[in-house]
Amino acid sequence: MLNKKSYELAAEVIPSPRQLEWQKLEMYAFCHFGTNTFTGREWGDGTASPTVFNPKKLDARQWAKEIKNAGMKAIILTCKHHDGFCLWQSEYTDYCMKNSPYRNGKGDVVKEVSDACREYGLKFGVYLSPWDRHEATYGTGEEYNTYFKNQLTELATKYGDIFCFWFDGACGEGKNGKKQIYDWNSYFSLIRELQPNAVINICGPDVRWCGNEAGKSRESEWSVVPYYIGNQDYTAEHSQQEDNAKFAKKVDAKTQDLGSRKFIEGETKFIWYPAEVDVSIRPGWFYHKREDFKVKSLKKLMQIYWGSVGGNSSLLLNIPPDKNGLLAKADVRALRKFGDELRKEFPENLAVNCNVTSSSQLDDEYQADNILHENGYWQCGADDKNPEIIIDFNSPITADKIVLRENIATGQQIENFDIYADKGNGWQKLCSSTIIGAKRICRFEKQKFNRIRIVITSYRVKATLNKVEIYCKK
Ligand code: FUL
Repeated sequence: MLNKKSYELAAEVIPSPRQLEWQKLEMYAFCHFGTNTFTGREWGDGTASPTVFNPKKLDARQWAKEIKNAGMKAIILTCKHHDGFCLWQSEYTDYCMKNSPYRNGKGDVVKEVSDACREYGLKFGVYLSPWDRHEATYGTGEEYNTYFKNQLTELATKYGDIFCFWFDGACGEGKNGKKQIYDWNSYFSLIRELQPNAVINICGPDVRWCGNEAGKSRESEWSVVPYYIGNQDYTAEHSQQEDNAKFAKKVDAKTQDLGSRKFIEGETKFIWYPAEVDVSIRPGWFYHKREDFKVKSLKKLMQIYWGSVGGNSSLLLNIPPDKNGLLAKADVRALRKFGDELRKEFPENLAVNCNVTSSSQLDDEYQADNILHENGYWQCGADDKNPEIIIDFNSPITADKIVLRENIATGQQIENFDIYADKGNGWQKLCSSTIIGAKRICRFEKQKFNRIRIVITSYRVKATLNKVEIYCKK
């Protein structure tokens, strides 16, 4: 044990079953909705009257329909943002739907959204801001922790299965403001008890914030990182401290790499802590009419998609409903284009009916053609330093991208790989890349070839591939 190198220890770390399930979602929506939608703010200070919240045409089914059509698998709703206003009938505060004119004080937006998700086959997630600018007990320690847990209990018990609890690290109290000591561990154990399959994101142990709100991803996004990176206070310290538009664009160069062999050298304790890229389709997180002309272009959305989903991160894309309680026209237009484009980029998988061979395999159970289907996976032989796989299509195919997945259930291991294509006159390099993890999408110029060869030039302890798919844009 003592003799193991850091990267060997890191190679032993595997995801929990709930993390593995979450990993399959790949892309899901954020809906920032609350008093800020009506007051034009990004950070409400908790003084807005509950009467401002009145989305007269609210139709959560419209959100679910458009979000699903864009290829997303879930919605996370800001059940309570920093202003403290609760989008459900909370027993523990009056600053909630009870005092909104919406449905004469009887409304429950959390219920409407979670029901719509279920109807459309989407999962539902809860954003509950730990920082609360309205609640009088905020800053008292235990009393607020109890308040927060009471709210968590309401949300975790009244709305069916919740796939994710999203805890924001932001706090704008400043030096002389209130200081709440969050009892994170008690929040987590409550969630584990009430919703054992839910992941806890950002200020939580299961899913890591990518570190910016600009949609930027790391080239090599490792899911195994040193243990200290999972500390909630560390995340909060690196989160937004002031309501500052510049923050969204901030990408901290010091954290460009959190998991490479070089970065983790000397570390002995690691966690499985995969990344999530959270970004808004608009400049702000909440809907503001003035930003209707600033909805992200298809090009930008695709760029974010390739970097995140195509680079071992999940993508959490915010589409904020407007004052009517509907996704705005400009956003719907952008979402539809995005969904259409994804369908064009990924028509049918061309890696079927082909012959797959490998330089080695651990044993018969781990043979190379396991990469063509969902069952099983390929693992190279124990002494194979540069394992490779050759896929022979029998007759030439035309393609422009290859999708690779490691078998992350047994860890993240691949550090570098090259892909070559044979057009009938020998191997020519198509592309090179670093990590794979849950998913790596390699794109190249559209071309015709008979065979491809994937060479893993560096890996940690065991190299695996779970699935390889090949596509050509329509
Ligand atoms: C940040 C918050 O301050 C923003 O308002 C937004 O909710 C974003 C997702 O997280 O930390």
